[in-house]
Amino acid sequence: AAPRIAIVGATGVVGNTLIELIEERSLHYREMHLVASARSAGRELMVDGRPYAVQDLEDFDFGRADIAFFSAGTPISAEWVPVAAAKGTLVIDNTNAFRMDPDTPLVVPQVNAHVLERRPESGIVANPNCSTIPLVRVLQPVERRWGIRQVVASTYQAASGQGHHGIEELLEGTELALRDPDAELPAERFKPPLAFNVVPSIDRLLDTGFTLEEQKMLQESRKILDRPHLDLTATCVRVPVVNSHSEAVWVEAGAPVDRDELVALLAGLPEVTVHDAENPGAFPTPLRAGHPDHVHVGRIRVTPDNPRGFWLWLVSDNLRVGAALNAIQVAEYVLRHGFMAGGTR
Ligand code: 11C
Repeated sequence: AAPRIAIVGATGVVGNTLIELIEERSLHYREMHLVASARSAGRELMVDGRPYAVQDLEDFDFGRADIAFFSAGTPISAEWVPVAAAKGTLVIDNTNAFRMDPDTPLVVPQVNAHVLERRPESGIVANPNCSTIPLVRVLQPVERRWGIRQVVASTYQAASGQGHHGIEELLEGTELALRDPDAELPAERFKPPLAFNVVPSIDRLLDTGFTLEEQKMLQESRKILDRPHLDLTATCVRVPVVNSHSEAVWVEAGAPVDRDELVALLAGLPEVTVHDAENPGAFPTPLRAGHPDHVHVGRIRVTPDNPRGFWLWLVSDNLRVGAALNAIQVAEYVLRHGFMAGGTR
């Protein structure tokens, strides 16, 4: 039977994208519940041409959902995901709350869907961070072919990573700064202000001197790739781009890499577009990368002095590839091939 679906955080930017993707991909469901905080309850949203009133999370009975997507932030997930899981609902959680929990698989379907054969102990499948997903999708085939000694990544992350408010703050700040370069710019989501700036600080600072965003890239990549000692380090930077994260990635492989073979390997991956395969001058940018559901790759360069090393430039839609699409693909997988195939309850 088609599942009963709940989307917690339905009014947020990832919630909106989940609805778009459910419509575009014709995901079958027999009931749809849109859920959010009391502030958004009562609002009406359309799904597949039908209006749904947003329900208050405090009053929602998770016994009415077979699958619940959560994207309302880590504190909401920490409190409410266990409530949903206790009702037997499969939770696909888009926050940082349970990613490193040993009883919760952390899944990128193109990389480690096999972990979805069995129902997780916790009843939760965690969706990785938006900068981890494109990275592990290109690292896994490299690891299999040549092995990986080290990865160094620098990210260029868009304002939409901080939701509707992040986008609004960037646009408002940009308008104000254009009118008056000395104007005081809003700095609630991004400090210092993001307009005409780049800010090397995403999520909170840890005692190690790294940010939580940088730590997520390391720990999540290790878990998804099942390489607990993978040597990976990152600098995460916010840039004044509305949507789509980019990454400059340096990889030192375990053996010399042939560029043509690397290009062919990456170009053969599902939902990956290599821009400089035939045209060495071509590269993706966040403004116009191309197919919104693909990881876009360009600037593929093997370092002449160390042929084990190479650079990649990655661009992907952080709301789709890096969040909602990954969650939907997890649901599609468990319903078609995984532990929910052949019936939900
Ligand atoms: C950002 N990556 O770009 C963050 C948003 O751990 O799921 C997602 C945070 C997370 O701001």
